[in-house]
Amino acid sequence: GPNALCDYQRLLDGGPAERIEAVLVLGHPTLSRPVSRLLARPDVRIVAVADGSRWTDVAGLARGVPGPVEAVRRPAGGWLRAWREADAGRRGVRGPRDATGRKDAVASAVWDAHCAPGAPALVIGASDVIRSFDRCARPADRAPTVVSNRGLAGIDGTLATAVGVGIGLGGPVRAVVGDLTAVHDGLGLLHGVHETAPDVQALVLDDEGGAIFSRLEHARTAEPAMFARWFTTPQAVDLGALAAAVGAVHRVVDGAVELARLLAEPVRGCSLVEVPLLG
Ligand SMILES: Cc1ncc(C[n+]2csc(CCOP(=O)(O)OP(=O)(O)O)c2C)c(N)n1
Ligand SMILES: [Mg+2]
Repeated sequence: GPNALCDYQRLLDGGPAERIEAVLVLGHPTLSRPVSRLLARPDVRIVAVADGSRWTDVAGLARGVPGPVEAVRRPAGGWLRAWREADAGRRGVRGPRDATGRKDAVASAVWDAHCAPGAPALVIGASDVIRSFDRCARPADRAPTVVSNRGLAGIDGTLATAVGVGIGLGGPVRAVVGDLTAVHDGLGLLHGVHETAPDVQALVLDDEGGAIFSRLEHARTAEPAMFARWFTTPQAVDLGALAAAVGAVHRVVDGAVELARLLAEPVRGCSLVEVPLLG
């Protein structure tokens, strides 16, 4: 909807965030550190809406209430306006042209393409990829069909999820995943001879390993060689060979123009599209 705050991660680290007195928690909003920090603020009243016995309570501060809830008092207009204006100031601002900035640019382009009527369903992989979409997705007249695995937030089974979504919806699917996520579940694109093979495209954002950890606490404490081996776990898998092994068409998309061309084409058959983010 039009009141969604896109750049909420940055907004929560200053500005109107200091005036927050209470938070109503719906679902499991712990994807980003600024939200977890907000939910741990002792000066803020945390009310979690629960439809069962479990609710999100990062710091043991929440009071649970049974859902659904109904707003009985509309916030004063100035409050909403202040947040919307702070957010609007950032719209269209792109990050630096490093791998994260490129990932955000891909997420933006994919999101915008999927807001169009008739677009394929979108499966979003864990780790940095879902966080790029979280930063870059914009409200539109029509919301795309998006599926993402949460819970343990595993990188396993993501391409199998895309295949399942394709079979379940009976239509094409684009899965946007990190490189480790893709190699973890590459064989998920295989199917038995008696099985339906839906139209699935795996768009692999390749930054040669688990990039997310370089921005988490581990990176500040672990010694570099140990950090690379145990956290980044770089891979140099030949994605073309992986695609060939599962009978997928392989393609490399380099740069915004090629990406726009890919996004304008229908998703047909099984394909693995590599998007190099480094260099
Ligand atoms: C099954 C499983 N194993 C390990 C992890 C821990 N883990 C979380 S994110 C991540 C790195 C994912 O790397 P990639 O898919 O390349 O995404 P990037 O952050 O680089 O964009 C790993 C290994 C996990 N979530 N699930
Ligand atoms: Mg990666």
